[in-house]
Amino acid sequence: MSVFTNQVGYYTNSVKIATVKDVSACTLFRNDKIVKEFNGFELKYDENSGDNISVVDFSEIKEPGIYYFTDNLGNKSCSFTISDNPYDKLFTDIQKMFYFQRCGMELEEKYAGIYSHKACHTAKVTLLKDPSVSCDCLGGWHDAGDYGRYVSAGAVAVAHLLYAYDLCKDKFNVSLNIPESGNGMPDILNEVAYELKFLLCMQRNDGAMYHKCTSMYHTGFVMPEDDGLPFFITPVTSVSTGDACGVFAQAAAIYKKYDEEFSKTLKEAAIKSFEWLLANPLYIFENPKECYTGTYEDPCDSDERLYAYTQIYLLTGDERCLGLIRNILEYKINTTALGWSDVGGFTSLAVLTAGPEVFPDDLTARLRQQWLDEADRLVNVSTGNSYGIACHPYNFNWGSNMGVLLNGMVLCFAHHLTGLDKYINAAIAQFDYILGRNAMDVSYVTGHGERAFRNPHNRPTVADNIDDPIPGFVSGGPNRFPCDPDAKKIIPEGTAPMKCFADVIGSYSTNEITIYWNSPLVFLLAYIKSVFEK
Ligand code: 9MR
Ligand code: ZN
Repeated sequence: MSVFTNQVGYYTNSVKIATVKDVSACTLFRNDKIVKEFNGFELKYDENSGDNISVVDFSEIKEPGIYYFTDNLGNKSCSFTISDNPYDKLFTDIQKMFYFQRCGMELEEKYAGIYSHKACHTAKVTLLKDPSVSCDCLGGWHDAGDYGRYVSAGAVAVAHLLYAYDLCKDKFNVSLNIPESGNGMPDILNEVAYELKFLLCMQRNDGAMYHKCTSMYHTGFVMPEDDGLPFFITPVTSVSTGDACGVFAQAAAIYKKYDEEFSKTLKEAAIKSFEWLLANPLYIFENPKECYTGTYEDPCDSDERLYAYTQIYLLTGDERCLGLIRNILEYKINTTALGWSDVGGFTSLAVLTAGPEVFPDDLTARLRQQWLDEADRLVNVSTGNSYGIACHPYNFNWGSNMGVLLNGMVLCFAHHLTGLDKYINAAIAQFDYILGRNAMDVSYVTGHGERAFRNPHNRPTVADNIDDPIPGFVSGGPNRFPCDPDAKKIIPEGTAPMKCFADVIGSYSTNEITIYWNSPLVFLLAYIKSVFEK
């Protein structure tokens, strides 16, 4: 294949770009009739993919329909739609993913369809090496293809979803067909509440947060209810406490309108974590020797504290916070980072949304400038290569799709701040890459796109014996250092970074799924919808 498009489609009124590789001409068809021919491509070597590529800009084509390209070598691209609402099903499925990750309850057929299964992980858990401390760690979302639940990872996914909701409320007016649907609260908040309740269970009496709740090693490819391994909670960290404090405070404000009681609980939890952070130094996580599940190790808690202090300030107006925020900003903090280890960008999102009425002028001005500088850098990188992503070869690490999506979030928010087309167009390019405009010619979202990946490293996907994976899962994507045996077998040494991907179940280092790889896509698509579907 040599013409790569967003395999789901494009808006009638948005930019529409495809990438061509190794060809001199291509033809666009609608409903099997020729629409337009393109030629004269100036192919350029692309270091991310090792491909010689150029772009086809077909933004002028606005007629709704089913389209595809053919090239001068006789290849046909995937089919895609042009329409006024091409992403509705995608938007629902990527949110419903969180329901499918729910732990501790039965997924009933009326909500989960053929993917229904019994309740899992319902036993009480104890603190590792101290069985006198036990907790009903019920609920929450399985982190990923494994059944662990990790506070930082969960909190970061929640933060992405809450920021998305806050920015694009009217786009979340969709039913996800989950047990709480119809209770008067938007379903995305119903879903997020499920994780927040788990996070509340992970809080120690003094406000500190246990780092994770997992077994000592990952179970085999069994359904979650058949996972017979005992689960433990591991000691508290300041990193998890900062993350959770931030989301508790942020959520307390958002849920107030819908559930006073829950909002109050969240506020109390946030304040307890805040007081603990004030009284305690850095506590980082190290896996105990005999434990082989994920670590989410993060040697620095300044950015998590920054997020916490920002949200506590917004919630309570506690004057101590401003000084604390300023102190942290004295150090080299990345104020546009939105991933599981660096969350400085959460402060910028909050400060720049609240604006100078709430935060001092100099602070907002500085964070705004840093945000737009980063967005401009991303625009430059993204327009400098024909796959349109704001990545360099060294960015293709484990979960590289998260990097692409987080860049998309930065660009969307820059567009929100300025209204400038260059930002939304670059954001769309990140989105298009995820959905097929990439060197693998693959859509990294299950069930969406003619060549969507099909074999996520996800235990239920194997154990349920159902052919099709659950739709709406985002793959971690290419990893230039694949480290699982399957990927190592399949991906030859020296493969270009963008092609270090293997759509096989075993490949946890290139093809796993996680909650915090879906959540930035929800943000990105919610924002794109809010711009193009008025
Ligand atoms: O997403 C994480 C990635 O950035 C790390 O490089 C990788 C190795 O430490 O771990 C990833 O997180 C995994 C977690 O530890 C356990 N659940 C599955 C996660 C996704 O692979
Ligand atoms: Zn479970």
